[in-house]
Amino acid sequence: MALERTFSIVKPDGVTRNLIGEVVRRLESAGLKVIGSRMVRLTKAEAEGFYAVHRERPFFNDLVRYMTSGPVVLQVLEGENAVAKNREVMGATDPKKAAAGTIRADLAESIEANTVHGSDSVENAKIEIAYFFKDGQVCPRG
Ligand code: FUP
Repeated sequence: MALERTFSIVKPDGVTRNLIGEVVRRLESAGLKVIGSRMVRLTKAEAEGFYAVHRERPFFNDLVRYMTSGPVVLQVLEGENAVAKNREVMGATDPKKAAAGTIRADLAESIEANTVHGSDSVENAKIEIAYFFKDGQVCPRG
């Protein structure tokens, strides 16, 4: 087992429907600790940069529009196997395909408005955390 960090977003649909607490409750119940958290409304440039890997995909413009449509909660999570654990609690990208009991199966509205983001690897988690958080904005619990 490895102590890892991962990056999480409560997306605009989650914030709008007052599901911040429900999302965090599920993450904490799985053993993940919130060690960084802030609420922002992403700029177009921030959303485009964050999802740059998807730039050529047909859904890119809609995705950027959606991610900038309202406030989001950016979080750094820490725990044993945090990357995989967060993905497990989140469920598959498309809520119709997500396993029962996952955040996306239970709460997501669509493949776009799918309530949460979670890094897909330790390497990408490092990049995503650094994209949004300075060192002093993360508080390891020890
Ligand atoms: P995930 O890692 O599960 O968040 O999924 P991806 O990195 O594949 O996709 C990132 C985001 O793009 C998804 F959360 C939602 C959006 N997306 C769509 O809007 N349509 C698609 O067909 C695929 C992804």
